[in-house]
Amino acid sequence: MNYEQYDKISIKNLEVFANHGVFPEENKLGQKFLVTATLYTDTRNAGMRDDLTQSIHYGIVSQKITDFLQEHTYQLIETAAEQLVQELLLHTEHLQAVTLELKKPWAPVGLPLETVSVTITRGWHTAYIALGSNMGDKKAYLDGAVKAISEIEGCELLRISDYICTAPYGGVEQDDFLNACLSLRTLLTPHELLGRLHEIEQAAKRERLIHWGPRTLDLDILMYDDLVMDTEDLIIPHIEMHLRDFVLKPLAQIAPWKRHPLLGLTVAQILAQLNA
Ligand code: PH2
Ligand code: MG
Ligand code: MG
Repeated sequence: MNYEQYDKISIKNLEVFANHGVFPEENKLGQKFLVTATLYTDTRNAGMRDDLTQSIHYGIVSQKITDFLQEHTYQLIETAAEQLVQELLLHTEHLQAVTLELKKPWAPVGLPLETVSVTITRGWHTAYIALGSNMGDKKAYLDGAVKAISEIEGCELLRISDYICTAPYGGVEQDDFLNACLSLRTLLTPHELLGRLHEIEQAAKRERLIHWGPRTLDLDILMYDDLVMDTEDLIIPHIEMHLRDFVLKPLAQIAPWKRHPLLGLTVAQILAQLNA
């Protein structure tokens, strides 16, 4: 994800005395850490109205960084950075992404280096998910899935379509489906999100018997930002989404303007072409 479209608020070399380290002496004695953070946000409204509530208070963020690093002890600066950034993204309004460098100027390696550090960039992503069920209490399976997805840590539901009844697509003789789409804001990577969706499918007693056969619950990632990715177990955008009425119809309710990153057409345009 390219966050350069955003404005930046920066905190440079905030000093924090804390106890992270692989060596027991580091955990016991503590040492100096330096934190440099770039906060990606949109400062336009704050700048036009001279209104801090429309922006991010860098004093409060500096305090949060200090408190978090002092209240936790991790072995790795990778972990300290990852957990700290997650905490900031979850609990700071208007914050879209963060680049954080965590430096250890006194790293006990016995050599004359200036500092060691890690730098990570993390932020919110937008994902679109298709839901389907054609066994048992279909509405209850979809309701349960929506609730479970909204409760995943680092996921926030944005919009959800109507549940629509659709004829089975793909040649297998089976009951009608109830289908829906939702959008969410997530801190998870595509594979992490896929893993959580699989857990939710498993909890709904989904059994993978017949390919494309009847299922209590099917949860598919359709799109993730404008990402294009092909791996053995995950293809984004969903490889058949542009051919499926039962995906495009509910998706067009919540994101008709969303452009398919490979086809270059909006969801509304793809649906209109499919129906033509
Ligand atoms: N899912 C399939 C195969 N066919 N047909 C409808 N109407 N709805 C679905 O969700 C669906 C399908 C494989 O995931
Ligand atoms: Mg599917
Ligand atoms: Mg699936």
